[in-house]
Amino acid sequence: MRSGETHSRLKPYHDPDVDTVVNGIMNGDRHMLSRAITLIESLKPEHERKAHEILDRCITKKTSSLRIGITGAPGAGKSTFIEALGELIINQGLTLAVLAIDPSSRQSKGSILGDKARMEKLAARKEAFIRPTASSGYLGGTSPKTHEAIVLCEAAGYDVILVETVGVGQSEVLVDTMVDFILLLMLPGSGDELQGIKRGIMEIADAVAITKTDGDQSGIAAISRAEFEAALRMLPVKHPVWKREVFLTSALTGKGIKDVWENISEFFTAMRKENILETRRRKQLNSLLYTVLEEMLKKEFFSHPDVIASKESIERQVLSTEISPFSGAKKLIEAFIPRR
Ligand SMILES: Nc1nc2c(ncn2[C@@H]2O[C@H](COP(=O)(O)OP(=O)(O)OP(=O)(O)O)[C@@H](O)[C@H]2O)c(=O)[nH]1
Ligand SMILES: [Mg+2]
Repeated sequence: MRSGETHSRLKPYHDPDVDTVVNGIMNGDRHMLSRAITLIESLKPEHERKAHEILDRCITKKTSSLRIGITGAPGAGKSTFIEALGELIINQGLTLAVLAIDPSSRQSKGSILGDKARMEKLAARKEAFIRPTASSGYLGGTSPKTHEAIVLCEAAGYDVILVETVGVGQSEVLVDTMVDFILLLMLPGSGDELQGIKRGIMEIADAVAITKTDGDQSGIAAISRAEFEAALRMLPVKHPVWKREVFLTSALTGKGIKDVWENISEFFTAMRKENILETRRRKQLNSLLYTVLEEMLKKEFFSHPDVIASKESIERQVLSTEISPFSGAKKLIEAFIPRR
């Protein structure tokens, strides 16, 4: 047994108090930031209470961060792209937090490590904070907790926050309630899939980057670009002052990465000029209030003893068509909130 192990086993484990965590975060202590994110991810009620106290203090800090969502199908090249873009961002003198939501972590615990390894260069930089997060059952992994993690990263002073999510429909709609700009990554030759792609994903994209255009497929890439440009033109405008562009990129050769960053920077300049960013963030907070409220209500509802007690019998009555699902649901609500 090594002496360090003996020491850590004997030493009583104390959770730092809220003041210590908040001060740590505000002073840019990555360890405290990491611990706070662990607290918000925890399902234990005492952790939740503490996390909310920390959040209430952190959210008051005024920051001017850029929140960017990077979304795309599994394997589209999101993590590798973030590694390349992240380096460029840091080299411009900015600090960067990456919240990489790992959808596959439910199946294999190894994939989180995989993601971190993919962002190895970035992880080694002191200007970058990389936090892989388990998806905890949410589609694509984005949950209201992602927004809480964003708030903590902002309080820690990061200039740019990148959120990696897998494009599977519903999760984007949620990520759109927490970031300012969404970059959709698509593989070359995936234009055929445009029919099958949920409109939602394209609709919320502020720019599209076709990835991995470094091999022998410049022809395919050019066709894809034209297809995506056409598809974007068919969609309703997201911001009246913004025209969505399609970029050909490669994280391996660095092709197009700078163009994408310039595009993102132009977006923020345009949004700030029109004062759109502030209004949008207020709307996002409002929508999150109700997302979180729904979640809390659901949790309260399903853990209510009277609901638990009557659930089985009501389910049985519904399944045997003794009562309709509508009256069944109503009965359950009445178990939760008895009529006065
Ligand atoms: N040739 C080439 N390969 C790339 C490029 N970017 C990523 N890849 C490869 O594509 C594979 C998937 O890349 P990731 O960055 O892990 O993709 P991802 O979208 O983050 O994947 P998930 O998080 O699993 O959804 C890896 O084997 C990468 O090496 C690129 O620009 N060019
Ligand atoms: Mg990834």
